[in-house]
Amino acid sequence: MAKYIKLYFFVIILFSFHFVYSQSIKNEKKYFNNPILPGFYPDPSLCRVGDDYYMVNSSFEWFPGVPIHHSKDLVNWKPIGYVLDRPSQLTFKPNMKASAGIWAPTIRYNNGVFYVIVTCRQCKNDCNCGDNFMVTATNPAGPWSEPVWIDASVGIDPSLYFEDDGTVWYTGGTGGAKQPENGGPEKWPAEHRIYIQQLDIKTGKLFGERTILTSGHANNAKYAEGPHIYKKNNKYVLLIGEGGTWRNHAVTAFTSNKLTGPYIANQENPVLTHRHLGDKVDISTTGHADIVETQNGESWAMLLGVRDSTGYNQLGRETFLTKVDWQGSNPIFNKGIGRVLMKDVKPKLTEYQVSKKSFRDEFDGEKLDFQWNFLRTPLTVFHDLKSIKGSLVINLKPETVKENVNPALIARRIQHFDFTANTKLTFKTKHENEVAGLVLIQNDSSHYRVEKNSKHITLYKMSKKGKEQILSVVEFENEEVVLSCKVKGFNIDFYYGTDLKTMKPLALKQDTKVLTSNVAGGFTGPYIGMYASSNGVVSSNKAVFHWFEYKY
Ligand code: 6LW
Repeated sequence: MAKYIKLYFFVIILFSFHFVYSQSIKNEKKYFNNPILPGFYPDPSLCRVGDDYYMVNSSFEWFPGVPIHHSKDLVNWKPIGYVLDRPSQLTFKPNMKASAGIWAPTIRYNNGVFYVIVTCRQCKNDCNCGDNFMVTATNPAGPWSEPVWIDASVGIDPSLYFEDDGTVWYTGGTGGAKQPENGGPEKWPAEHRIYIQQLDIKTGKLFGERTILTSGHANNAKYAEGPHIYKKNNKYVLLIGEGGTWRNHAVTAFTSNKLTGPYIANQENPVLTHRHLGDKVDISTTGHADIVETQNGESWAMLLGVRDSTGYNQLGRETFLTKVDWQGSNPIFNKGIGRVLMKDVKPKLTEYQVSKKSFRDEFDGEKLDFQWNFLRTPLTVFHDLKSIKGSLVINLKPETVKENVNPALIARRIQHFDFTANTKLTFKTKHENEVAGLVLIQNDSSHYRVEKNSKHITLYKMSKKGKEQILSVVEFENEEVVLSCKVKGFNIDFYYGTDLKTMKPLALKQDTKVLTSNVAGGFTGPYIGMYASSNGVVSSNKAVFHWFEYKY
């Protein structure tokens, strides 16, 4: 009898396991997790061509500019390159401030051609960019064309609308530009305006009348920006961001019978916001949305948001996905729920397989992996993957990450609250000014640097609010070194050693808040990467990085 009871329980346990397992598979099939692109991926814009989706994001002072991703299910996205990947398209020179540069691209497809239109902001003298420009490609993975400057545009956040009659229309935000043709003086602080004007798509010239469409739905709305126009049920729908990009951010909608207006603010406005949820919520800052219609007739919005439950913006403005239902020409964001969720029901699209494994780079490719970025444009190449097979060689530059320059830094986005990063390098030097190591950075005045020189490994902290601090110095003359940091929430532990098995603490229980935009300011997000500098002195020395891993 006892034997049968045992068998009975065994079968029940087996069935329960099977049930839990198949349930979790079902859930995985049914639901997706937000953010869709974790880490610094603000201002998303996307378009569909057949069954393929393409999405772009802002990149500010990081180079190459405008990362572009591909998907077939709107949930899983694969990086396919950068829209602005060569200096002829984008030259950021020294002095260009952090958070200037590439703001708010829009991607659209028309008649076999992809268009990305974007702002180059606040760096006229320190960049080769004017305000707004456009590039085109027939393959979204590139090559993209040289820039076509939008003549006579002002402000930020350009978007394109291709009308059925073949005309092309530019919409943008005045971004505070106060010329009379933009509607005269502001009627209240930060009363920015959305305008439309016809565009010669070949020459980039705006022509015809410039029409102001709105300053936002509220009569004291700040920072009307990020416009996109759609046609839905025979009406034109203008979607904009207002309230400013942080916790007061909102998406508002306006409807018109004519493309150039007048646009009437929808009664449902704001059609999406988390501003009323208060601070320290799972997702805040939701706004800057772009809507795409799937081949199956569903509509989905990509927008930016911040995972804010600690009250700090630890990972930058990230890309979120939420469903849109149309009631007539009113977009209803996440119908019946009214907010963006961390986990939600997937679009009705066939799953697109994208590897999401932890990232280890052995530097054995021909080119740098898409994840790696430079601060500003590397006008002279300072790295190579060929001279030592399976290694990334970084030439020391006199510049440092403490300045607004192009330092010898190759870095990737920090995309997780908890992660470990390790790298192994060989660095031969007799000089104390020559350093190589690991950097965690939000910007020139907010970062950690682990630097090895001829005698020591030193941990520096740079904080906007204070001066540079030395947090730890250890003697270390070995030419080979493994540097490591382990981040858990706000806690960061730094280690060093000759191999991963015998690592020693360099400094424990440090604070990552310096890497948040609450402390550092700005619009970007945190990065981690490999660095070499000769601190103001010209040097022909090199640092050899053998591998880099980022585990989460
Ligand atoms: C962008 C504006 C915004 O141009 O922030 O959140 C600015 N939205 O639309 C920089 O990302």
